Order: sequence, then structure tokens, then C-alpha cells
Amino acid sequence: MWMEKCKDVDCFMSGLIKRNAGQPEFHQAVREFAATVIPFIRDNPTYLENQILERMTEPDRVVTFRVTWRDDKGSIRVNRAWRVQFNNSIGPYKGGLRFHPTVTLSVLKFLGFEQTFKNSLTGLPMGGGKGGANFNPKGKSDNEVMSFCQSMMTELFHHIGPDKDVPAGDIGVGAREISYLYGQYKRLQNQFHGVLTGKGLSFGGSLIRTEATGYGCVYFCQEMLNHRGDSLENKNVVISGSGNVATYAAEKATELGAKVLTLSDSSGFIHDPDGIGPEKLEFVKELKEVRRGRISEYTDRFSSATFHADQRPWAVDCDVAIPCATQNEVNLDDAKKLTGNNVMAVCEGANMPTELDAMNHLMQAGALFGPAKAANAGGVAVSGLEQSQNALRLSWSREEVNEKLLGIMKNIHAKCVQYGETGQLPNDNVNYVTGANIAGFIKVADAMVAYGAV
Ligand code: NDP
Ligand code: 2IT
Repeated sequence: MWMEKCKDVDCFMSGLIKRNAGQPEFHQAVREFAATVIPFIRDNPTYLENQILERMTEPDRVVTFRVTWRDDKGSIRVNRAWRVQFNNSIGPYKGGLRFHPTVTLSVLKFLGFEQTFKNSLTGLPMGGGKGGANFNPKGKSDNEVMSFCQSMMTELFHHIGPDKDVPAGDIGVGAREISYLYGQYKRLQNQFHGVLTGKGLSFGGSLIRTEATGYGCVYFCQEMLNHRGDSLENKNVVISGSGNVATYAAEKATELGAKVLTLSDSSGFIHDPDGIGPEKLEFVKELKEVRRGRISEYTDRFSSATFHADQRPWAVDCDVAIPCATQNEVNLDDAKKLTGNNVMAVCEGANMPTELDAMNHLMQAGALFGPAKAANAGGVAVSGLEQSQNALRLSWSREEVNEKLLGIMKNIHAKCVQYGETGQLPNDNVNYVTGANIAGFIKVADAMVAYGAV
């Protein structure tokens, strides 16, 4: 067994890297997880005897396929798409689809791996999966996006189903894309059931699903601060991204009394020292969702703000930072800028936005650190609630769903406190990374042990 001859994370990782060459994002996600879970496994030999970590880091299966479609000029275009079905030990595969030119198998494996433990933390019966394509929706017409989505679903529908695998949105996949994908699924399968989440409200979608990731992340952040006898009230908050997660994180943070100073996209960030309040956020939502414009246009409309091309917002003085754009958007230099300004809390809205050394720096410097698999689990949690509503053929009210979301985020926080040992970080901070990893691990691992050698 590997742990008999191979006693530490580096040794485990050297095998994993060999088996998964050229997949740096996947290596990074596993390394963070293994570093906290290996000591726990050592104390619980059943997991060791059952080779649970080796099995958990190998996806159940990966489907790769070609997507051929026609652009508006009539030219044939080709993209590559994947569905990574990572682990269905505790429920049907569940996780988003990402459309972005940077999508690779490595990115989707890191996301599918993380999703497995995130979904476990929600307490709902969902396994982990992720998919997507190296398709760039930017600058494409609605017709081209529809053509791509229909072609992608023509292959994907063979592999998904309400009890098998239930995709949803992620970067580049929002209400428009889910609608086109669902329309094609329904046509091919001739069945109307909850096979995708994030659907429109008139065809099985759940209230609050759009808001859920951003709201949930801010609920989690509020829990971390409350646990230390503080709150978001009057805090300066810096947010990156200006998509689904970022805008609703900004909305909830403002509602809880914080002042949101920044938003960004891949071209740069805007800084509004007056705060990005509700009216300004409505402008951003319309800009990004309807007009599909750039965040720099914010400064044309609001003279209180400045635009900083090709920069990230982490040097702006703040109490709380919520990265909501993409992976590896906070490096060690950024983390030092944040701690230089005495940041109190960093809460990950995006998946793996913080590089490993940056994460360690933030925690060692005394900042509260809410890792993605705990902090951004609100989105998939409400997806799980959407599946429940579809299965029951009913819809819950906004208040009901929001109440359940808040309860789930509080519960995830409590699990992190239970397993995240205190006494090792400054300020007696909870180690939320350890807490989330171990709490997420146990449920999946116990199911795998019970199943035997499968
Ligand atoms: P959107 O597509 O709605 O928005 C993405 C935002 O991030 C845009 O502002 C985009 O800018 C920016 N961005 C994307 N890629 C890059 C990049 N390579 N460099 C700089 N900026 C970039 O996606 P979401 O808001 O849904 O997702 C954001 C993050 O949250 C992702 O990490 C996703 O995995 C995670 N997440 C999403 C959930 C959901 O329910 N949607 C649930 C849990 C996590 P631009 O327009 O210039 O590309
Ligand atoms: O990363 C994520 O958790 C998501 N993109 C949401 C997945 C989902 O199935 O709602």
C-alpha cells in the first residue's frame, strides 16, 4: 500500500503527478486536499486499508467528444467538450458546465474533484462531476451559442439523466445556455424532468438559484466573522469578477451593511470608493447579462469610479476580500498586499481562486480563510433543492429557498468548525481548509468503504 512505503504528501503527489502528467490545476487541487486529509487517514486505518485516497483521486469516468457547429457565416467550427464524472458514491453526479477558451481536462478534473467534497458538505445526496468545452461565447451571437449548445447536447444527452448526472452552469454558462441545452435535451429524450439545474422559472427552475452562490458565499463569510464576534456591518469589501457569483455576492454584502469597492473582468477592475450600491449593481447586471459589455463601461456611467486596466483589485485597502472570477487569481504577491492592508477575511466565491502559497500566507498572517468548497457551496446546494422540487413537482417560495440556503451555509460552517482544529493558527482561528476537507471527505469515504472494492 502506498502509505506503507510512501509516508507523506510529496510522495503521494509524485505518483499522482506521474499518472496525470500535464494537469497542473488537478495536481494543485489534490495537493491541498491531500495535505490535510493524509494525517486524518493515518489516524483512521480503515481508509488506508481501503486505498480510499487513491480511489478518490481517480475519476469514475471521463467522456471526451467533438462538438461541430455552424457560425453565422455558414462556416463549420469545431470544439472539444468533456464531462468528468468524478464520484457518485453519495448521489448522482452533479456539477456545472464551463464554456471558456482556457477549459482543459486538467481544469475540469480539478473542478470535478473539488465538487465531490463540496457537494458532500451540503448534506444533500449529490455526487461530483464537471464538464464544459473550450468554446468562447464572447462575441458570439445568440444564434451561434444556440447552435453550439444544441450540438453539444446531442452528444451529452447520452451520458446524463436525473438519476445519473445533472449538469448546471459555471463560467460562460448562464440562463441562456442552460435554456438552449435543456430545450435540446427535452427534444432528444422526449421527457421533461430535472436533468439540468439553473433552469428558467417557467420550466422547472428554482427561485434563488441565480443568487445562490453569491448569497451563500456572503452568508458563509458572515458566519466566519460572527464566530469571531464580528460582522460584515461597515466593512470594506473587495470583489473580483462581475459575473453571476460576483454580482450577487456584492448584492448580499451590501444588504448586510458592507461597502463593496470593486468589481472586475478579464480586462481589469473598477474601484468605486463611494460603494457599489443596489442601483449601480442593477446597471452592472444589465451590462453583463443583457448587453454582454465590459466592466470598464461602469466608469462612463459613474464618475465616482476609476478603471484599472489589466490589474486585479487586491491592492485596494479592504477588510474582506471575495474573489469571484476564476482559479489562481490571488497569488502570493496579491496575498501580501491584502495582509499588508490588514485584511480580516478572504472568502472564496470562485473555485480555487487562491494559489497554495497565497492561501498559507493569508492563514499564517491571521486572516480568516473560507475555502471554495465550503464558501461557494450555496450554488450547488440550491441546485440540489431545484432537483428536489422537480422530483416533487412543486416549487418553493423565495423565502423558503433562501431560508434553506442560509441553514445549509450555517451547517457547513459548523462542520468546518468541528473538524478544523483550532490552536494552530494565529488569533485561535479555525482552520477552515482542514475542516472543509475532512468533513467533506468522511461522508464520501464511508460510502466507498461500505461499497467494497468498486
Ligand atoms: P460568469 O461567467 O458569470 O462570470 C465570470 C467572471 O469572471 C467574469 O467577470 C469574467 O470576466 C471573469 N473571468 C472569467 N475567467 C477569467 C479569467 N481567466 N481571468 C480573469 N477574469 C476572468 O461565471 P460565474 O460567476 O458563474 O463563475 C465565477 C467563479 O465562481 C468560477 O470560478 C466558478 O467556477 C465559480 N462558481 C460558480 C458557481 C455558479 O453557480 N455559477 C457556483 C460555485 C462556484 P470576462 O467576462 O472578462 O471573462
Ligand atoms: O462550481 C459549482 O459548484 C457550480 N458551478 C455549480 C454547480 C451546480 O450543479 O449547481
